[in-house]
Amino acid sequence: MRLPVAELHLHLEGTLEPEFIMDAAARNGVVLPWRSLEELRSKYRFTDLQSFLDLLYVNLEVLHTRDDFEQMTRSYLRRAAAAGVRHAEASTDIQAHTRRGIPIEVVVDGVRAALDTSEDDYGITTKLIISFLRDRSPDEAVDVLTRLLASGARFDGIGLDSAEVGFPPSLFVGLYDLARANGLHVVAHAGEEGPPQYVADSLDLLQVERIDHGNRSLEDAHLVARLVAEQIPLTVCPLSNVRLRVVDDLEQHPIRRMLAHGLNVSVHSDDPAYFGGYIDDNIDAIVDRCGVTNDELARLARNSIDASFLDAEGKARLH
Ligand code: ES4
Ligand code: ZN
Repeated sequence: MRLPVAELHLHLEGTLEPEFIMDAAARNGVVLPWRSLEELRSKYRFTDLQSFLDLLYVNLEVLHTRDDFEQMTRSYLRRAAAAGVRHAEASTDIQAHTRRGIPIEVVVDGVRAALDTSEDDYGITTKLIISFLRDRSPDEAVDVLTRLLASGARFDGIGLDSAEVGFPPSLFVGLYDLARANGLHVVAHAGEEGPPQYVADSLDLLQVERIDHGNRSLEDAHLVARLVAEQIPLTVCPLSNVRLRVVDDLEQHPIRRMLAHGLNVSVHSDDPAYFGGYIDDNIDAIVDRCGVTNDELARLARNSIDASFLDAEGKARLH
């Protein structure tokens, strides 16, 4: 039996499996740089975050219709239910679609169609996070958020992802002010490849409620003490960390050290189709390779639920 968990760090575009990509390309008349499933499969070897993003952004160009976005989201939810996920706060990189001419409504309506029936269809409650690309202009991000707010689209929060180093949180103060002024939840990737200062600045300048990844916080004892004292949730993704070389190998992953420090960590899957697995695969991997104990697993599961944006009643239902 799997413990009930909340998935809090999941990029919907990172759930596109190679078969889906090849099928959607054929359906939509998109010419990809690879000719076969085998050739595509051979590309999933990464040296760093950017080498992965380069593949992610090419592959997501197969998404064209509202139905494509709905099917992407449904396929994810079906797989997540099998992994023990009872609540999912999924994100979409909306600018990766708007920048190539896909209307906001096509993305949001398609994703929402699957999320809105998720509790009935898959037993998973959901929230939607719109993630902004930090390697594109802050003005564009503010423009997209402004249009999203005006459209009446239902979403619960914003995030910040893509290439981290050189794109500090300070660039996005206006975006986060706008989001918080509109009652949205706020999270941001920080400390994956970027320095501990980006984690501190995400808290101080963007006032985020959770940090996605946060691994490099461990380099700064003062920051660790603060994260422990404030119990800031860190959504950690072990298989992602290995595939993007944030850690050398799974045996070296700091998840147990993070727990021992008293950090509020939980385990998530990031881009499961790219990194070798969903939340259950991440959990099995840290049990097998890091020696995570049953007590630690229970703590990680509980943390995932408590770090969610569910209300107290929703959390109690999952504990
Ligand atoms: C991402 Cl692992 C990761 N880091 C930053 N941005 C991303 N977008 C999708 N996956
Ligand atoms: Zn991520």
